[in-house]
Amino acid sequence: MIQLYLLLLLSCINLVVSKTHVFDWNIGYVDANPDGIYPRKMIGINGHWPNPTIRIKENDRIIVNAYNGLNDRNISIHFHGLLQRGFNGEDGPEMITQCPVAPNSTIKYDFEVSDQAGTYWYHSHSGAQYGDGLRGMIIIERENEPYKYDESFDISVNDHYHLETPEIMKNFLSRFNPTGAEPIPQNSLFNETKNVTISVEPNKSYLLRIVNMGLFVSQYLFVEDHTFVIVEADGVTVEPYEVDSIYITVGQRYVVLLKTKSNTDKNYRFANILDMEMLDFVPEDLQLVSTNYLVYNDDANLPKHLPYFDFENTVSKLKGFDDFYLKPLSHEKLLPEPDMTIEVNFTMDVLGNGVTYAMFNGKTYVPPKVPILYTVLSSGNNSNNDIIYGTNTNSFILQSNEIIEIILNNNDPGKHAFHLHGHNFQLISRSEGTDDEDDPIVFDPNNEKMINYPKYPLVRDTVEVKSNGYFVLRFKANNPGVWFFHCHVDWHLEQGLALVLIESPNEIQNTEISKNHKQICENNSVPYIGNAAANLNFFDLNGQNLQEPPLPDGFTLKGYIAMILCTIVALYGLWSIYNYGIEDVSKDTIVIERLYEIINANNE
Ligand code: CU1
Ligand code: CU1
Ligand code: CU1
Ligand code: CU1
Repeated sequence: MIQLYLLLLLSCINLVVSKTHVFDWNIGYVDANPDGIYPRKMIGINGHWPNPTIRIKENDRIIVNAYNGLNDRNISIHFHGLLQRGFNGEDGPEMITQCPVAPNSTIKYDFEVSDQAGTYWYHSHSGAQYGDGLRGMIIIERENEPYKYDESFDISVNDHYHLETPEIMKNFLSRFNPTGAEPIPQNSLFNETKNVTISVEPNKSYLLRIVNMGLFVSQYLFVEDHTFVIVEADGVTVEPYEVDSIYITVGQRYVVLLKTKSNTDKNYRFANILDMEMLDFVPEDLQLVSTNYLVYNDDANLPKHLPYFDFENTVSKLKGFDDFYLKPLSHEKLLPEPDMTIEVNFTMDVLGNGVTYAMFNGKTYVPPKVPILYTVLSSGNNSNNDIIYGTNTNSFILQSNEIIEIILNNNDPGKHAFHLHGHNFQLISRSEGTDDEDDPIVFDPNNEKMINYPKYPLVRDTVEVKSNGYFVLRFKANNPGVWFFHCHVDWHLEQGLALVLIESPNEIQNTEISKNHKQICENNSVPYIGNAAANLNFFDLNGQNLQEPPLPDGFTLKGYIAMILCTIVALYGLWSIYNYGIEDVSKDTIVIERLYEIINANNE
C-alpha cells in the first residue's frame, strides 16, 4: 500500500516537473562554407545551419513539427539513442517505422523521453542525407549528475564532403566502382567548422559532450598535455576512466571531464584526427590531423597547427583505450544465457549489376514496399510469421522479455560501427582485428577466451567491430517495436548492411499509426497496409523488392562471343609469327650483302 502511495506521489511530481518542448522546423537548404574551402548547400532548419541543439530534462516531452522545405528530396528524422519506449512510430527510419516525408509535407514527431539522460543526437534517416547537414545534438540533463563540473561544452566532429550525397551515391553504388571503395571525405569538421577556439579558465572542471556525427570515418580526439576522464558512453554513465585521448566511431558519444591547469601562460592544441586506416586511399590534400585550441590566455599565441598529414606519428604517441573495459555506473550484471541467438556473417559481394553490396549471411537489406511497423500493425495474427516481412529485409521476430544475443562475424577488412535502435546492448565479447583476410577471427562458443565474459559489460548503442574480427552483444527484449540494426557508416547502410528486429509483434499491435503519419504516406503514395510487397494476401510476396541476381557462374553469351573472337585473333597472331619464321630469308640476305658492297665501294 505504501509502495502504491509512493508511486502515485512520484507520478504526480513527474507531472509537475516534466515539460513539453515544441519545435517548429522548416527544413531547407542554406548556403554555407563549413570548412572554409568550398561553398556548398547544407540542410538547415529555419534558415540557419549549423542546426540547433535540443536541450531538455529527463522525462520531458518533445514535439517536432518538421516541414520538408527541400524541393527535391524526401526527409525523415531519427532521434539516435532515444529508446522510444511506447513510441516506436516516432523513431524515424524511413520504410522501417514511417514513410519518407515528401517535399511540402509536415511530419509531427511526438514522444516522451522516459528514464533517459545524457548525450544523444538527431539526424535524417533517409539515405546518407545527414551528411548534407540534417543533424544536431540532443542533450538530456540529469536531475542529479553523478559528477561535478563547473561548465560544459558541446562538441561535434564530422567527416565532410564537398559534393552532396545524392551525387556521391551515383558514383559509389556503380559498376564503375567494382571494389565498393567508400567515398573519401574532403575534410573533417569540429563543431561544424574548423580551427575552433574554446576559452577556459584555470583550475576548473569542464564537461565535454562529444558526438561523432560523421557518415564514415572514426576520429581520435585529444588535448595536448591534458587528460580526459570518460564518465558517459552513448548516454550510459560509466565509472570514471582516465585516458589521454578518445577514439569515437560515427554515431557514438562520449562525455568526458577535463580539468584545467592552474597556469594560464599557454594555450593548447585540441586535435581531431580522421582514422586514416579506414580510407582506401588518402588524397594528397586531405588534412587528416586538424587542430583546434583550448585557450587559457587571449594574449598568448595560439600554437602552430599540427602537421596535417602526419597521422601515424601523431596517433602513435597516444595511449588510447579500449571501450570494452568501460563499466556502467549502474553495475548492470551480465545478462543470462540467451533465449535466441542471431548469428550473422558479414561479407561484401558484387551482384549481377556489378555493384558491391553488403551481406548478412548472403543477403543484403532491401527496403520493403510498406514500412515494416505498418506491416506488423496491419497483419493481425500473421504478424508473428516472418514470411510476411519479405525475403530481403533480414527480419527477425523476437518475443517479449527474451534474452537476445547477436553474434556478428566481420569477414571484411574494414572497421564498422554497428548501431541498434530502441535498445542499449551489452558488449560481452569482441576480438581484435587482423589484416589476414584469408583467416578472419570468427566467434567460437567453445573457445574459453572468447566466452570469458565480463561481470559488468559495457552498455551502449553503437559499437565498433574490428577488421576481420567479431563481436557478441546481448540485450533483453523489453521494448516492443520494430528496431533497425545497421552499420552507422552510411555508405555501408546504403549497400544494405542492416537487419530488422521485430520485437513482440502482439504488443506492437496495441499501438496505432497517428493520423499525421498516415497522411505522410498518402502524400508520398507509399502504402501503409499489407506485407513487404504491399499485398493484402500476406503470404503473397509477388512484386516485393529483391536484391539483384548474383553474378552469373562461368561465362555469359557475350563472354563466349568475346572469348571466341579473342581466340581467333590470337591464333591469327601465332600463325603470322610462324609464317614469318619459316619464310625464305635468302632474298633479304642478298639485299643486305649488296648494300654493304655499295657502302664499302663509296668508302674506298
Ligand atoms: Cu539510432
Ligand atoms: Cu544514428
Ligand atoms: Cu560498415
Ligand atoms: Cu539507424
